[in-house]
Amino acid sequence: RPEILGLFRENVFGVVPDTKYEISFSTINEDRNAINGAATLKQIDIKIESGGKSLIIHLTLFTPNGKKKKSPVFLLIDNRGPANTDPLRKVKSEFWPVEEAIARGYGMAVFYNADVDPDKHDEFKNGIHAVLDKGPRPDNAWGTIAAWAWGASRCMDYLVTDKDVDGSRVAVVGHSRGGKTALWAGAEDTRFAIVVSNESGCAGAALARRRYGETVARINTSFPHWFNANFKKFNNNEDALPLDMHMLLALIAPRALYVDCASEDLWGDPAGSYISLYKSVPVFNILGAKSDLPEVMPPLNKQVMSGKVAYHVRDGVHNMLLKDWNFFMDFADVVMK
Ligand code: GTR
Repeated sequence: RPEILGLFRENVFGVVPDTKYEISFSTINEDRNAINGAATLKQIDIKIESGGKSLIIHLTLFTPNGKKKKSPVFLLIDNRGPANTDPLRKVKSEFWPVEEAIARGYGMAVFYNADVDPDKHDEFKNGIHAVLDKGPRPDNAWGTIAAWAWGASRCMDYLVTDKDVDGSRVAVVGHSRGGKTALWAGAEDTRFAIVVSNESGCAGAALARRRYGETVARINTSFPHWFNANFKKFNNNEDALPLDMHMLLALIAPRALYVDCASEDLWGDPAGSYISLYKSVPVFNILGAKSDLPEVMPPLNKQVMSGKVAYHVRDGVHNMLLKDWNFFMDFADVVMK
């Protein structure tokens, strides 16, 4: 595991600097009567301070009321902006279906990735890079996806302290670039009990060597800031990679892993993501999370679950919808309730 993790740090996502920092949590709003009394809402400022600089990650958390036990929670890495995650629930979005999750006994947490690092190529002058980076950046220095994943871990630092949350049952969820980030967060931080990768595609669940949909060269050209400088060496040169993405999925074992895709999202490579998941299964088996995932992917809108891994392809376009969330919760009902 350390060797494979090291390969991904070195060649894809980058290494987090070992700069010392302080972390503190302030609850800026608490409503124990949210969603008509069904839930408690907390809004927490997670402050990171280092060398006179600071940054705040705004975490929103809903937990179900009236339960004897602490709740399992889904933490969404939101790459679409706060419009999808209204804490007042005036605007409801299937991207973060809080009411439905609360009704099923799950808490829902979210942070906006741009709080940690803006999603633009700014030479790493802003966000957490401006707080923690020291001196010139080596070719393996962390990129923006690694920064967002690090942010998910700082949210986890808070969640394990919340008396309404069961810190041993937190799932990290992400869509698309957020899905790549969820996988990397779960690889780096074994406190996440489930990792959900929704349509993560290139440098997510999809195998790089298939060169299907988005390729390494394409993603490095459009989004150079997502990865470290070393990853650019593999543009049009996937065979030189000392890894492929099934090894990233294997880093989640023996914890639980959900991969899903959408039928019209060919860029996200549903078939390549399934092969990748299938090829990660031997590691789940070695580590005692027995799975006999079939070699052939399931039909449209049908979920396959085996041991600690699960997969589906939803009909339609690139998005994360209630249909997807219902499948995630069906899986969580089995692996972490
Ligand atoms: C695309 C990008 C994909 C995916 C997607 C998204 O433009 O090329 O890798 O991350 O954005 O995040 O919606």
